[in-house]
Amino acid sequence: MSGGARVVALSGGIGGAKLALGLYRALPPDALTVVCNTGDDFVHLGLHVSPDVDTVLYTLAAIANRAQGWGREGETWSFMQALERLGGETWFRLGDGDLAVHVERTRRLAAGESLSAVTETLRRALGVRATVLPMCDTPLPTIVHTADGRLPFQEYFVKLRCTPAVTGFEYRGAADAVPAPGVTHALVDAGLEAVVICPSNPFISVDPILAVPGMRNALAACAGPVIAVSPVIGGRAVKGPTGKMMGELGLEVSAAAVATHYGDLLDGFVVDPADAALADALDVPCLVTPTLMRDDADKVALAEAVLAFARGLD
Ligand code: FO1
Repeated sequence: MSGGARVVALSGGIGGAKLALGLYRALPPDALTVVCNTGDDFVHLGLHVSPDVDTVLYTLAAIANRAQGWGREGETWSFMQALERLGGETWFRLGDGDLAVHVERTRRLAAGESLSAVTETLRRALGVRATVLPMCDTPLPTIVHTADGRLPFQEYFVKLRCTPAVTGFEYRGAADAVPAPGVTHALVDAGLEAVVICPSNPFISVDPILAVPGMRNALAACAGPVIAVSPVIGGRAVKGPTGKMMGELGLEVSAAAVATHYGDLLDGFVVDPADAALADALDVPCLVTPTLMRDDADKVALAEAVLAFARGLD
């Protein structure tokens, strides 16, 4: 992509952060804005935890625990061990370095700073040159509707390991939310070359971002094409509960069903060669390219392919 190109990525945690890293490496470092899902955010042990924001920050700062998908590499667990000895709540594991981030975020929020401002401080401290933004500054927690009742997201995801059958989702507080200031700024940019919807879970990572009033209109009106990368390859989700959820919601577990889910929002869709046959059947322009990101070279190769595809759609 030519110098001065600017790209916005919409991302959840693990899978999204992988492509965000590819884009960060493929573009000039200050050309990327990552808008992160905050539907996973919750207050735990009195601390404001922002999992997807932190996963993106740690990944771009090259300090993420890649095997685990969340938290930091080389983390120590003294706090968790001490808490366990006290009989405290240990179902959601906070490493010592990660804990410092939650303590500092909580302190700054309590002092009146916005989540965007706190995220900006963390970004600078971690030496990340891309812009990293929460989708909005007010709470917008995802509530998972299941056969066992309505569950706060982390209770469903971590405590119950996604076991209850999903019947729907609620993005609580969406009506009162507005996009974080930097989000609107990035999307109205006349030089915006693409919006990339990362291969994150459509229901619990991307839809919460799209639920922020004004987001869908901003995406429809933005200067660059909106391109989604499928999180489903060959009828299986790469990681996490996407496939299980699609099945429980009565959807086909396929890249095509993901494209249908995003509908008119898309100007382009990216599928793996395993789904080349599906690509022909879709009525949105498709790029067929390897989408499984095993290492950093895969991430950069996918990012470069998506950026070249975006250029061709202009
Ligand atoms: N995911 C888990 O499966 N178990 C955990 O104990 C856990 C702790 C945790 C701590 C900080 C953080 O930022 C993320 C953490 N996650 C954990 C991941 C979190 O549940 C994310 O919301 C999901 O990965 C979805 O993106």
